[in-house]
Amino acid sequence: ARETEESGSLADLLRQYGCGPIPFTGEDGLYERHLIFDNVSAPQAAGCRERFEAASRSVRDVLSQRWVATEATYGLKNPKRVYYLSMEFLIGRSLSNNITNLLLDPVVKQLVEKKKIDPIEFLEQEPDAGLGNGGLGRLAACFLDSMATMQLPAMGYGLRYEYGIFRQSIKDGWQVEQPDNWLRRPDPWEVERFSEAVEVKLNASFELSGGSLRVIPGQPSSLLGIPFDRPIVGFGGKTINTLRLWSTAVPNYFDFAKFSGGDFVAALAGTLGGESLTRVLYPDDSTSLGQGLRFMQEYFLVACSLADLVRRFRQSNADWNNLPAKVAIQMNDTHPSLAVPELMRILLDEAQLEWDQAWDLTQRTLAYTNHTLLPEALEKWPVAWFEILRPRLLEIIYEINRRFLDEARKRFPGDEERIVRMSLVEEGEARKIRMANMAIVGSHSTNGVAAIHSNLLRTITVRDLAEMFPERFNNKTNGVTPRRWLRLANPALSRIITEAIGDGWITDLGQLRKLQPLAEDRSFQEAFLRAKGEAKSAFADWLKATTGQEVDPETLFDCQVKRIHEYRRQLLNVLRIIVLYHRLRDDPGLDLLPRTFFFAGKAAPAYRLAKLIIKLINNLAGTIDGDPAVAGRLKVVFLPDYCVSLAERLISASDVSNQISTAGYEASGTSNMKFMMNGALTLGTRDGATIEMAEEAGEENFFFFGLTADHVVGSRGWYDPWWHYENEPETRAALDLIASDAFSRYEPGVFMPICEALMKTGDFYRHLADLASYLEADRRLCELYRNPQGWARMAILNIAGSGKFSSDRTIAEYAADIWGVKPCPVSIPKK
Ligand code: NBG
Repeated sequence: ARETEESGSLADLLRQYGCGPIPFTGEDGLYERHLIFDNVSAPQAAGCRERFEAASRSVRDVLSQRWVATEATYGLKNPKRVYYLSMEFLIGRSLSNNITNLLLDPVVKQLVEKKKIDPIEFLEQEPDAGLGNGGLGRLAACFLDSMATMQLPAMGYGLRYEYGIFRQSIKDGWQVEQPDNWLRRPDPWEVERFSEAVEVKLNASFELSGGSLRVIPGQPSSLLGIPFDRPIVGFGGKTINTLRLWSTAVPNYFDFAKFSGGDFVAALAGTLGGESLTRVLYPDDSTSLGQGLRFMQEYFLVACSLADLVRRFRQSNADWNNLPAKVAIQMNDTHPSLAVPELMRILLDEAQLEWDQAWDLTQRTLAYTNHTLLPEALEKWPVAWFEILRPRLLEIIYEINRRFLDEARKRFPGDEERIVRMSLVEEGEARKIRMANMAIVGSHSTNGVAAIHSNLLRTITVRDLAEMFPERFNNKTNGVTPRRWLRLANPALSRIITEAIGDGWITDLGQLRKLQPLAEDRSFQEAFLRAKGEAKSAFADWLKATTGQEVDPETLFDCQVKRIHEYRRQLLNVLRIIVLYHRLRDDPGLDLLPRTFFFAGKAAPAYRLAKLIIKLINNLAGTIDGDPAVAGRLKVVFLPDYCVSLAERLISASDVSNQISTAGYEASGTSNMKFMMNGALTLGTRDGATIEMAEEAGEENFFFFGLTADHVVGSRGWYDPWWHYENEPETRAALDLIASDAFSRYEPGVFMPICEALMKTGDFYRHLADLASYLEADRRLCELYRNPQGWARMAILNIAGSGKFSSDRTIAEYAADIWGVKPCPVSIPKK
């Protein structure tokens, strides 16, 4: 009775204020409500951005209760949980992905039609959440999708960078970096949870001075970590896990007076330095620059996440001995490997356990994934920084090392050289901690990300440690989520796959095998070619609409998209195109398959040669565009600002995937898998996971070329780029064109550093060794393309063989072999 009375009086009041009824139900009720009330503006006045926000909020409303129920279920059932610690999560856009995973597509389609919304314009409103550099961060995002889809009790922990990976634009052919202020407008997905803030104690303070962050040693301070949660929607919406990102804040009780000696305003502005810690993502994935701020970001992530998960563990577990039975922590590369001494610190100093017990629990709880063999990428942090920031961690590391080396000396008596190599401490002018060694010694599992990579890691990179702890080493070949990378990115192809074999493949990608017999089927071949044509046209239309750039979908689309790095050999691709261009110039009547070459990728801002490679690609594109002799037959396009949403559009539209790293250098690669499941054929070297892809689809359906990893190692003694220059006329012609400023007429000499890297300093990455065989593989591939049925057949066999490369398979292996976790389905409490 009271309720009716109250709602009656509210209705009266609303009438009095001239309000209409509050729309709340119906297909568009949620949306309408957000549109009016979130921004307090008339729906007719709403722009695209407001419509995007209202739609996202509506989708969030749909998942919110399930999200709460997911956490409640975990609290109640107390299962073993996985915590995935990563400095990077390259999420991309969430709206379309969440719509797909919640199976809301039909509802949204109706709404879009009813409200006359332009779907592209509206989806383009969402900035990419670019909290990562490349493969490592994207892998973490795919893993979250798989863990939620497989109903695993899992959580991601990362940092809430205000600025993600920089935006790349091209000016006069050069890369220009711009800040990515993706949070300028409120993000509709994140939920700030102030009440769960964590305090991190440091032995230093921070000060902003002259625009940079300064560390003041010896002045203990505290920082607050404020969690911002994002929903991770499993396919079908059964489980909604959480990605928790930490943001820094300075605690209120900070002693300004003591700190500033009187100048309140300056002190306040200065200490806001602490709040700058999570401001920006480091934009480099291939070198570990000695940046103190980065080191502190890493500690901040670890300290906040461990405090948070230990608090959760303690809520349902009285006995510390249960830690490894209830918690699995995966360290994504060495970036979060301070978890080793930090967990020890918690167990020793807070739980008051004995060393041996603490050490046993730490090792059984932690596991480490290695993502690269490049020596320049392996992290080593100066001992001095530990001393400044958190001296207690250093004490613990020294004690870990002392005990570890005692054991090692017992195992390998008299082999002091080995001991020096294995030590967690690198001696030298400035002593450093080897983070990879620490991660391996302090955990129960070390894995690489593809078979060849795990083998090289074990037998070369950290061989001594692998000999000491052979049982810790294992392989987990990477995968990608088929929800985003096939179902969402390629609606045309998804449709014909589902028509042919049903939709079980979405959560069980192995079912794509059922397509194998259809490779010979004329009508399925044609359906495939039509679907590919549709995706290519869609890409061409999008490109024209957003950039004005025109490409011809009738030409073969040949792609290389990834971070720019010498070992990835974008330069080898450039040499290939120059040779083709040279052939055409030489013989204008040549019957050359019309092609469009796409490049995309960012260069680390401090990596000068990589930036020069971008410049060369753009100048080559310009030269070819300006040459009437090749018009319509060759075109080179550098797509600026490569990001997740661009990858979704481009990969689905590609015919050819270039995976051409110097063998032994690409740990796994993951775009290679996305291309494969989208029916592109691979032109590549035997490296990373590409090797396993060919095992699945059959080598005869791959265009392999070049030195193997063994050859590359063996060639260190005798390789000479000049031999190729002297003996291969086309190689020579291509190099001469670059050196003679054929692509830099108005900037003479600009590409000299490239010629030097290829010739003078010995071509470390063996470009010239592989050019001739690359061209030969390329020739075979073009021949096949002229036969559409044969092409379709091979592409279908590739799709059929791509099932292994679902991140669901990868996660199932982590869950079984490393974590020992099981699904924990969400139960909805009965009303
Ligand atoms: C990258 C490798 C890739 C691999 C991804 C994901 C780093 C440090 N490594 O080959 O270069 O696919 O990690 O494992 O970013």
